[in-house]
Amino acid sequence: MTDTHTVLNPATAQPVTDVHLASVEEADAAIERAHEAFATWRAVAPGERAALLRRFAAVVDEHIEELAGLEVRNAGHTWGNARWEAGNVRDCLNYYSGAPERLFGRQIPVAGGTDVTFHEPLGVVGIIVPWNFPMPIAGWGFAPALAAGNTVVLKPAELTPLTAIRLGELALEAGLPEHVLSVVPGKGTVVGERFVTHPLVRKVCFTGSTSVGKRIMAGCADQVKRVTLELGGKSSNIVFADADIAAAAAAAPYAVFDNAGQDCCARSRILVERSAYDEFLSRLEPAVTGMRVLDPSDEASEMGPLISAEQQRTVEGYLDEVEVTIAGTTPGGDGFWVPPSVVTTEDPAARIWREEVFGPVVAVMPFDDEPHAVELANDTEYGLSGSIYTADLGRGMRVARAVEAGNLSVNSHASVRYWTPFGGYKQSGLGRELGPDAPMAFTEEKNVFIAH
Ligand code: TXE
Repeated sequence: MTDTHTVLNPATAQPVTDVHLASVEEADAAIERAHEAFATWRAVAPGERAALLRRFAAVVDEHIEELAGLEVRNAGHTWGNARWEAGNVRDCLNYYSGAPERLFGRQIPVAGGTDVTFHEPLGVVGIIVPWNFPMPIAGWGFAPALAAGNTVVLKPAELTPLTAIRLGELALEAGLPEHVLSVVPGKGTVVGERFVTHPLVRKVCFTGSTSVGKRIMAGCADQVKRVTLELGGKSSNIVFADADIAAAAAAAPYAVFDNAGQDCCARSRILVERSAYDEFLSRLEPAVTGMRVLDPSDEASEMGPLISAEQQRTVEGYLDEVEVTIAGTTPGGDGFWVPPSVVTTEDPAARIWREEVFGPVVAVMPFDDEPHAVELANDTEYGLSGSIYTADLGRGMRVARAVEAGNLSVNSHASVRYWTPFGGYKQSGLGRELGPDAPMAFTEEKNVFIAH
């Protein structure tokens, strides 16, 4: 009997299609074929590898609408977000297509001879992707890994396999050799764990929950396997009284309710300087209640459903414990809907203030001065992202340097730009993705000394 998963449309809870879940034997076969393909792929001339990645980018570009449409149905993403996500895969492929011809080593002055370094690919890289951003997170892994000469086995989340499967087909259409990028849909505990335990997988890139990330890191230790972790977050949006409060309040909902709050970078805590607190809340209210929470198949939708009934129950569990100060709307029906919700608190021990809710819920707290804001922002085990709104750019930079997180933005609510490194401090992760150095993270640096 084959194991299958019925993919649902989270906006309606209706089935979209059934997807086969790979067994351990099928995962092993994919890994072994990827290992065989590595010998060929690493030997492809750098200029040719670059051209193939550019061709892959062009094919993705020709399919933006199709890929975005799949994500609207499979992940409940809005059309605007889904188009951006497909475009982000194209952009990453184009950006990293520059890498094969620029994987420079060094010539190092030494005594007694000549010394040179090389960046050599690792082999098979296993990428484990969550359901919240199925396309970009896949692309952040496979684009630099392939550029550096590795082959990739990619496991999408059980709930959202459709765009990954399509991207695998498009890679072949673009002319990438077979088994250079293999998509292996399956369970985390079957296919994901096999990536961790199979000795031919030389690096695991995992994005997902902190608890599973810790387990993967422990599993990788057994073979000293390279591992990158992008985990949870509880990021702060710090609003100083000198900021453009209207602009900060208008941006705040997008900083947390985008993708219905299912975003590791969600600014799910808003810290507002006390003298601007009331004004900020009164401006936040219309921004939240006015959000168009609609079935994402409607182009006007600004926020869609949660991914699953389970995620909906988890988020509702948090909301049951608190008094909601501002609530938006939902279209209702059978989908997994939760309205955008704002909670005010002055209790830094509150669960809603400390835990990653991964839903459209934000907690707002007043602060007294700059050191107090930094203390509150750093009082968390996480450290992924954050925003600072202020008219004083000196203060913006000072606070950005003081917050223990990997990605800070001043007067902006966005964290991800493929040109810049992305990753977490503390329990938000290990290693960095994206940015100019990403291909290097998929290589070993070899040193060769020649005596003369
Ligand atoms: O994540 P999992 P889930 C958080 C968020 C969410 C919670 C649960 O709070 O509510 O995690 O989500 C694969 N070995 N985030 O259960 O289980 C799994 O198949 C190897 C935050 O979906 O971590 C999927 O492909 N792989 C996060 C991927 O890991 C395993 C994004 C993520 O699944 C595995 C997602 C195992 N033992 C969830 N178990 C963020 N901050 O971005 C599961 N997987």
